[in-house]
Amino acid sequence: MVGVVALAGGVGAAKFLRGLVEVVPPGKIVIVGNVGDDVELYGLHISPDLDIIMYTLAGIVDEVKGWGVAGDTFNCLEMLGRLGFETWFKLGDRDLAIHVIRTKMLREGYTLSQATAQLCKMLGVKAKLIPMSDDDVRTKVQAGELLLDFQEYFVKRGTMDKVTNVVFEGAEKAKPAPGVTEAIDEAERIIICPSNPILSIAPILSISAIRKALMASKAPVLGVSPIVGGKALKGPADRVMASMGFEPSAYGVAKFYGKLLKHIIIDEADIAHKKRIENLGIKVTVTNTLMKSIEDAVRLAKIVMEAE
Ligand code: FO1
Repeated sequence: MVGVVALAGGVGAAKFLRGLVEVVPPGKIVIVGNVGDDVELYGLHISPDLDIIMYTLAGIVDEVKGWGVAGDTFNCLEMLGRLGFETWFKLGDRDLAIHVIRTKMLREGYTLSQATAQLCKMLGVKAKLIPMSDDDVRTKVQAGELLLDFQEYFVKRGTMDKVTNVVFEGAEKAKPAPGVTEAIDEAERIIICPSNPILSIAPILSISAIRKALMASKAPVLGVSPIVGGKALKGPADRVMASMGFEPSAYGVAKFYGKLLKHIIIDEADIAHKKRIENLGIKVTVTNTLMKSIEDAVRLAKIVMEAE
């Protein structure tokens, strides 16, 4: 029986989910992860958002960066650099082990969702983590004349470009991974984690069968705003929203999700937006949404689980 379905991007989502697994039995949680950020480097398939969630729930994430494995070393990357390869994507030695095994499984015929389930099992992750699709969907960022792969925009160029459009290549033909729409249909509650709406959640929503299942679901859809006081907690969400014509605020987040959302949890710093959001027909809970510790994440997860 599925209790909760969580739509998730990377670091913000993972922090929230670390709290959620303390509030809801992990076996009742299905996490639908963004794979629009996936990238192939040195012949290896890398799924950064799935890995961030896996490492966080396995208790091995680098808590300072929010991604990668704690205490990792970079000997392999250093050698790759010496061999003349680009090394802008900072893959640690332990992190690389995951990409080697994922790629091996994919080559042997596993789907990405099967490989992810295996990796979760190996790492002791109890919640069910499913990539949004087993088909290739790739987020491309348009910045004026430039069309950049997501990680090129995000890591290589350090989000310096002004984003004018975002496309999800392959989304039209992509099917949800097995279990995604079934979990949405059965869910008692659906949570949109505090992730970048345009770069992390929109790729999931770009798969029409997922969007349809969410719209048809009887379960309430609740969101947590990743924008606090007009600023993204991490990453470029505020700038991307502004350059794409959305108000970079908790109100802008609520407006972006629109009819999909029944209830949004916003920060105390954004109390001035409460009425404006309610006028959109969306319920609002105002609380401290900052997650500086596991206790903060647990407290926030409880509030999301109690919101009507
Ligand atoms: N983010 C960075 O800002 N710089 C990196 O070099 C980097 C490497 C990296 C390696 C493995 C991994 O799983 C994630 C990594 N990330 C890195 C994070 C990642 O690119 C983004 O946070 C997500 O794609 C956006 O959610």
